[in-house]
Amino acid sequence: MKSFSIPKVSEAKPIVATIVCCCLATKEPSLIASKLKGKVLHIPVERQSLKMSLKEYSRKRNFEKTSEPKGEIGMGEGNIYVIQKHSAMHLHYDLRLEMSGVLKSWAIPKEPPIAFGIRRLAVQVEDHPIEYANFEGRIPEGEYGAGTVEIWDRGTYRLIDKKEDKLIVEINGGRLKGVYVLVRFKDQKNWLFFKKK
Ligand SMILES: [Mn+2]
Repeated sequence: MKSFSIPKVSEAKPIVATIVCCCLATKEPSLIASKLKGKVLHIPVERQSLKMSLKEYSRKRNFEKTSEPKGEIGMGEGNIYVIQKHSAMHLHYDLRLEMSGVLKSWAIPKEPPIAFGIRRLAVQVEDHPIEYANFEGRIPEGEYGAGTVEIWDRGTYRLIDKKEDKLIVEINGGRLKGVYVLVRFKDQKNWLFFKKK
């Protein structure tokens, strides 16, 4: 008959670390928190997840040269809505919605849909830090997104429905007001953005 040996504390440690790593890969802080039930673990795991989300944002930028925010604040359950007019090589509008401590972002190649009946392509780009909502200025030549950024519209939004491939939000901005839909094309970064009747 086989007997089981209870691991010593020193042997048990790597097992705990493995569980945490697996949870980090899910990028779902609330899920981790509910699974592990430990409030001690909750905060660091959530911060880690936030950093992973902004990794692409940081990788693309040289903060010695651009005045764009580094993304040191984060967190909070706000409901920021902002659209920045970005006069880069190709003029576009960056739609940003605060979700899970970052700004979910989409680049819209044409003027955003103010009225019902206009459909716009919205290409999802890397998450941006919360502070980016206030950013206006000039990104120097040779840097990522070189050109000028100005706030085109801002306000708040209310989440009505959120699915993997569809977002319904009520936008309360200066130019955009009402219920808006973002529908994702299958397996792509491309979404369709329009105002609901
Ligand atoms: Mn942009």
